[in-house]
Amino acid sequence: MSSKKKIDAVVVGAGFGGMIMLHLLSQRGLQVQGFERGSDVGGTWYWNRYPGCRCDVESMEYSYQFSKDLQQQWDWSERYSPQPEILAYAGHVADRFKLRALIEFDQSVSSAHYNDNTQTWLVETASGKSVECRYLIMATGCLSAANTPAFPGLETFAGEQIHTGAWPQAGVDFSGKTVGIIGTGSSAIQSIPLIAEQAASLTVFQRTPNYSVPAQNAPLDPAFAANIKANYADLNARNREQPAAFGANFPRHFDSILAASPAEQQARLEEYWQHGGFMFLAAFGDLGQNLEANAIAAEFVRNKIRQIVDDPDTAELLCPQTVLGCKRLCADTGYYATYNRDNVSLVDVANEPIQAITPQGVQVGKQVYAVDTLVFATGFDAMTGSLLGCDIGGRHGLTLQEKWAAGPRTYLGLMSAGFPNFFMMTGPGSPSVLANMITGVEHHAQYIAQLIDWVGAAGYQAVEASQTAEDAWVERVNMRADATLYPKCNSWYLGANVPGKPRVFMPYVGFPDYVEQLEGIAERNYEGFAVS
Ligand code: N01
Repeated sequence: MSSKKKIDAVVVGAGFGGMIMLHLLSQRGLQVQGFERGSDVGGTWYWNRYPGCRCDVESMEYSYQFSKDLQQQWDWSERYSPQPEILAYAGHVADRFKLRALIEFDQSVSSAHYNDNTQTWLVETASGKSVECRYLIMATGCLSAANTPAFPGLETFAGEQIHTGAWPQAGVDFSGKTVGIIGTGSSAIQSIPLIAEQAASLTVFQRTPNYSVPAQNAPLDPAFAANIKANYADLNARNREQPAAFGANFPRHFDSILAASPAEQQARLEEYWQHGGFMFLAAFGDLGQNLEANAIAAEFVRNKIRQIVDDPDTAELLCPQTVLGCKRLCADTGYYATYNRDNVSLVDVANEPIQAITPQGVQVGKQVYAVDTLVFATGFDAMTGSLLGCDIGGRHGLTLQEKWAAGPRTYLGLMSAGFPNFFMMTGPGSPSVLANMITGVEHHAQYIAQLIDWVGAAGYQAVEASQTAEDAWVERVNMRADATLYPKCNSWYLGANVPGKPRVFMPYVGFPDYVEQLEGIAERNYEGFAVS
């Protein structure tokens, strides 16, 4: 494909978002091309192969809904699916719906520029391929641009360095190794217990402790799975009414923790701790809105840490003092107990930060911690990283980098004014990372496909967000975030983990409200979209 071809649509990324988008557009008879920088489908599940990687949404709620046969015929083995199983599912979907033929793998899209005259996009890859298309859909993921802090001396490290978000396909053998891991977010919390089991020693460099509740993972009960399969549509419908589009199978309480007696508070929190996972935050109705309410549940978790971790100083260092759930809550299997192992140590790098990476290891203050292998569990340039990593030029040459210099601005998290026929899947301003991602991408793919249908049926060439609608939407995203405790900490939701990134709360709070907004807009003839 060295000569330029002209097609209907390009979809960038072949994770769950890209795959459903390719499927829906090709079903409509559109000529569509997918580009994927990896060598296979799977997106986040292709790249994140670190030990212990698994989904924190339950398996029976984390799958596509568009095909009843697919849902009925696929079997999950655990309550929370491990990465290899989700990757196998992605591969199965690609084969079943013949998607691989639509995708060019090992192709990183480096630039995309809109031509005002032809009303088409010219998309180019790093290896020099180019294609001209009418619609460009970025399904590049919210957590796909791995973030490695620019520690001085990084390149001098003599051992092996690995980022959890770009794990070697062949795996990593930690046997007999002295290992260091930087970061204590979800990726670290999942991998630390397993690395510790294998390595000779593991040193964890922690800047900010995170709250983690037990996942209570277990083999999936076949009777439970069969019951859901018999009523899948019902579960899906009830999940779409949940704030994050999952969790309908376990009660969500709306009463205030402040109205409960201390004994009632502890009993309910204990019940939700034993149930495991994200639903801990649904034990009472005001944990995400009220600081006083939040503090009670936060202290409950700290007391659990103090009970689990033998050494009181280590336990205290692991106790977060931030707002519970403000950073994304983690779900673990044996994380805190891992610190009771003789071969695991915790180094606080909050007060005395990591100064440098030396050839031997990690330098904190004057001390160098020598390691053979250094794992960066340092997260991602979330939500905007993969979009701004590509040179995207809209109408009159305006680039996305210029337009978003003070933070991302979108209409519905789907389009940005000045960029006609350019769609983002789970872009900033949509529920994305605050909702079940697979439900989110499926909803977006259907909405984008229907919008493209509408544009075509009306005989238009181009559609884009109007500036007024976009400005109002940005206000709405902020207003909804401000009604919660989310803005009260330095999270990646706000871009706070990447030095110099504008501090803007990016996801939209509340999946049901979001869906209602989008449905209303479609009914009102795609209000807020301008066509030409
Ligand atoms: O990344 P993170 P992650 N010096 O950004 C630390 C999803 N996910 O890959 O908090 C020292 O949460 C940083 O410290 P601090 C999920 O949405 C899902 O773990 O900034 N430390 C932090 O501890 C999750 O939220 C699943 O002070 C530095 C860590 O690195 C998201 O991905 C599994 C540092 C980064 O934590 C990201 O999780 C895994 C520095 N200079 C991930 N810079 C599941 O489905 C950064 N850190 C279960």
